Amino acid sequence: MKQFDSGGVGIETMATAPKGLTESDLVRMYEYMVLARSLDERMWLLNRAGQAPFVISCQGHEAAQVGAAFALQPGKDVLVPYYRDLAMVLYFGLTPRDLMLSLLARKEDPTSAGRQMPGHYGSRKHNIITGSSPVATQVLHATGIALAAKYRREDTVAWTCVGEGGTSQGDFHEALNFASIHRLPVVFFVENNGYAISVPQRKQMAIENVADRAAGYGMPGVTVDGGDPVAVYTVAKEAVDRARAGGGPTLIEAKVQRLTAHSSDDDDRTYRDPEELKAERAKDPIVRFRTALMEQGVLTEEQDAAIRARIKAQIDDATDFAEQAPYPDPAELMLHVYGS
Ligand SMILES: Cc1ncc(C[n+]2csc(CCOP(=O)(O)OP(=O)(O)O)c2C)c(N)n1
Repeated sequence: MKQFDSGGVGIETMATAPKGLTESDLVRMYEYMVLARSLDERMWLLNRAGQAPFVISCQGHEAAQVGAAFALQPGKDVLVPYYRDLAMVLYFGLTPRDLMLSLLARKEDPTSAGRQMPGHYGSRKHNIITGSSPVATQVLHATGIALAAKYRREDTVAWTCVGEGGTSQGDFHEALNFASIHRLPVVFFVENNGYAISVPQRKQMAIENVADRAAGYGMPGVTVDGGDPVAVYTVAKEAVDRARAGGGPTLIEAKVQRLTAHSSDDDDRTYRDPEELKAERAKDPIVRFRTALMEQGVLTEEQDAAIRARIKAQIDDATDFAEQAPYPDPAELMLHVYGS
């Protein structure tokens, strides 16, 4: 297993940013991170105001998701996300309006016309596969999609995300084992925030790094600092290039922060030491990236203010748009709903 850690709190890898990432890409990365964070914060406000039923957050995962997303090709690659992947689905093409419609369960919600829980992202148009609520089921879906791509000789990579808790499910083992045997074009991306709801990692597994398991499946495994979007991009690009070239799957583990409770229905004060959370907040990936971009002269205060103003206007617009949008017609309740 390879360790790819930028170390420390600064973004150390930017000076050696891989070819293919320009300064304007770095600013775009930052913009997606701020967009995801701001949208997420607005969703919590709506939840606490009694307007949104449920929020499950990306806060602390933004750098990992944006770094990964930049290594993929929306429109060609297939994203099989989990519920924290707000930044990834934005990059793949869902808009703040789409996501607000989904949060508030409106008729025009493109993910499920108001039928799925918030966070169950899906879009046929953007190659985003919706998932089920049992964790890690999506890992098998991604493997199946990669198998189909290989059969059809399509130049597609399937990218799937899962939390470290989800890796304890049997589905995870089956998916990785099968994908490696058949050298499928799939990347398994574990966003390790140290908790599965209230269960800390030490009670989920007896190893320090999820990526240590890769050797058991016969595939490369990498642990990366998920607070550094450039470090994540670097390992993600390598994995995607290998998958596209017929080299088979990769297991990537990004160590990230969970800066909120598990969901809007959880109270993390009952199981989390406030000091630990304070230390996590000191590593907030958006603050880190902003500082690094400024130190390296890639971003100015004025540019940052303009980005934030633009994003605020976009989120205000999305909120107003969704609040005014109609609900689905109750007479159509059972349309497109399947059960067994
Ligand atoms: C099979 C299954 N077991 C339990 C749950 C309840 N559950 C929902 S999210 C979650 C925690 C998952 O933790 P992790 O995979 O680490 O992701 P994180 O939420 O920390 O990003 C659990 C146990 C579930 N949805 N599915």
